[in-house]
Amino acid sequence: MHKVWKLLLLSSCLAVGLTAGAQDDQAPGQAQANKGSGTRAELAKQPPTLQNIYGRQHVLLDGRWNYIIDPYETGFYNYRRQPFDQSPSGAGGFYDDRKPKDKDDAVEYDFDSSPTLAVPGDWNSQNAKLEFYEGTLWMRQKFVAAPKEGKRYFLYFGAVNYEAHVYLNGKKIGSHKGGFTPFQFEVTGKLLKGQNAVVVKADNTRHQDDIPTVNTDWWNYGGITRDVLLAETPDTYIEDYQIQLAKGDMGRIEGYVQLAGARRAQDVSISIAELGIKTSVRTDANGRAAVSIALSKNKVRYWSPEDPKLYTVSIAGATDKLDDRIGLRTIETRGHDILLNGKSVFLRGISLHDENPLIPGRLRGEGDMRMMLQWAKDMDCNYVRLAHYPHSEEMIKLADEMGLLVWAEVPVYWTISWEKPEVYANASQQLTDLVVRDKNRASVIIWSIGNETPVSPVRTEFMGKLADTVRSLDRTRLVGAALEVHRSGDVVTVEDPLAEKIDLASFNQYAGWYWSNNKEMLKFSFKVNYNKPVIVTEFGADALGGYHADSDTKWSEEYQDQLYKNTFKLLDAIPGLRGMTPWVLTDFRSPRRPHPYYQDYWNRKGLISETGKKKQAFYTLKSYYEQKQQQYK
Ligand code: GCB
Repeated sequence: MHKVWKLLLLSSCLAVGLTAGAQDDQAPGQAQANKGSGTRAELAKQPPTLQNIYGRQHVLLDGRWNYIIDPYETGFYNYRRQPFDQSPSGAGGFYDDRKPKDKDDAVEYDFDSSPTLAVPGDWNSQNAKLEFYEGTLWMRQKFVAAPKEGKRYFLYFGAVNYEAHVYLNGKKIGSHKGGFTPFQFEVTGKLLKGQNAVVVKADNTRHQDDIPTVNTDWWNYGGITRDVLLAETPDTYIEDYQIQLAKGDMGRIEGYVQLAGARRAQDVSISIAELGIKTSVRTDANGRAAVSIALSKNKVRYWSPEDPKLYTVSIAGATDKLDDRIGLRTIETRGHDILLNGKSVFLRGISLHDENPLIPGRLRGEGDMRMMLQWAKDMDCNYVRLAHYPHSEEMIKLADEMGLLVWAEVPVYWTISWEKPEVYANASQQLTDLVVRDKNRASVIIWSIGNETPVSPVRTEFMGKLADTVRSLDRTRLVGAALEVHRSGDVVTVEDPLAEKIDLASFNQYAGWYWSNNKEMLKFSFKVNYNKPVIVTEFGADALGGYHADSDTKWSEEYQDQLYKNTFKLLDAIPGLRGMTPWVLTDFRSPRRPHPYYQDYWNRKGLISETGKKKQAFYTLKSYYEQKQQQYK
């Protein structure tokens, strides 16, 4: 029987040039567009993710999802390790959500009696058995829908780490790789009136050729870590838009509107009632129109950390309308200066992971996010580095609202497979998805293309292409990367061909921790040979909260505190220093950190401990930032 099955599979692939599973990946809208063609690449196409998903008509499919742990992927592959969803029937996997037909039918899984996990949420923090788990988990949610004629429906995932295969009512609707960026599938015509079930196979196995690669310094939290939404749009809908100040021009909004659907040519109005603005544009046959709006500068309250003013921007066409809350600001560099709305700023920052140390686990929603950003504000920060991968859309919106500038990053971290085109394609896709999602957020001022990537010709070519990609997507923001330093005697230099390609001389350095110590570190001096703003993207020391000793004893709060004081002396001597994001706001979990007493699988460089207690260095950084704030008034 298995042989026959295999033959059938082969012949169906040959006959139509694609598998049953791949066909199921297709969106109905796309099916029409591609009628008669049918190459795998075309069929894999999905409409771009909806801009401003939270501003749409939607239901959240969050809540309790039943789950099945499947380390051998029994629910995905048959015993010959062929995927069930690629078989001619497409059936046989756990996504069938099958029940025994009668008493002589044995089914070896059962969602209904399986335990549940909260979504959004990583699985590691919700069940002790899953703390270190890396592999496949099946998750199922049931929901009731009432699809309407003439409407389109999209199943949208904020993030699933790392690879997701998604099935609706037993049929595959698509798959996605990448743990921190959103993706969606159009499900128009696939939703049932009444009860529906969505099943996700989430797999957080690490691979050398993925982004990130196998080697990182953070917890590999698996699962559906961000919201799941079912969004409804009109037949022709606003797919995307960009509404931001033009580069370096405080007197003009520049952007575009993009419609999708059958009635692509329409009059679309863009209004900002509070500023008395109402403009109309006509979209072309591709649904696109450029937007350019003149502003009277003395009327506008420009967005800044001191005054994070957001305007309600309404976009309305004949078939769809949408509101967004948008801040207006410019960001540029001139020599060593970073100019926010034309005025030099010092970036008083802190780095942070997408992790709540008190759980510990991924940030689950607004409460967790507000806690993290408020801690940064309590330290007089005006800036955060959201390391080392895209944080959630909600987090960026909160930064907009709370008045924090943002460095947003993709997980091109340490040493990845630079020479492989598919690895580049993955990195470039994640960067694109990040820019597409957050391009209307005033808080985001820097797109970071990676962290501590070792200098070599292949790497510099790879990173250079990423810099070009991000500039082609968004000219209005700065491009950064956390570079490495090189030491020769007492001189620490920043010399990297990638620095030529980005807007900042931005680098990590660990004087006093990974090299040297508190007693000796003041002998070092920094040489930064670029006429660009100098941003120190990391420095720090581990301190176990509550462990007190003298300032020469590593792991103590006193050591960390002294290292911060020493570091301020070293960094203040660098001409062109315009900001920093010490490592890191809170202790965070990392499998690389096994010391049983000091670490216990935590990176202890936090200024706030795993219990939420502020360490001494928190107050030291705060008073340093208070001085900087006075200097840059
Ligand atoms: C670094 C990395 C960061 C690590 C940190 C550390 O340079 O960029 O991800 O967690 O050092 O603590 O070693």
